[in-house]
Amino acid sequence: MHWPARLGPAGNAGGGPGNGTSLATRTVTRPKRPDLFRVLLLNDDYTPMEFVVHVIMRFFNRTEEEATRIMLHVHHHGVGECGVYTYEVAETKVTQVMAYARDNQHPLQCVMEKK
Ligand code: TYC
Repeated sequence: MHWPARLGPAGNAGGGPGNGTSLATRTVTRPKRPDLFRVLLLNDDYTPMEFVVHVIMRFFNRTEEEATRIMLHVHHHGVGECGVYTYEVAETKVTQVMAYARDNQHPLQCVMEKK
């Protein structure tokens, strides 16, 4: 990212037009990268594989091939990542998946963790 040349590395305006000998400063606030959160599915012994694939396609916008790969990873390793999102989006995904699994009487669990 390139700031205007008249701005110092601290982000405070130094000299330059309009700033003269004034004591006033302007502060450049750099946009901070937002915290990111992984949304994970957990394995269980009861949720059908085809339901998990359907969930991953529906809520995480994955192709059937990607969803199958993720489902099998969870099946074999116990946990797997479906996507990475900002806090509010991740929280919404978790809430939607948990509600959908419960509505369909499956014990599928979905959680989020900070990256
Ligand atoms: N282990 C489940 C089965 O054998 C399939 C499954 C995969 C369940 C992933 C949950 O997150 C999960 N039917």
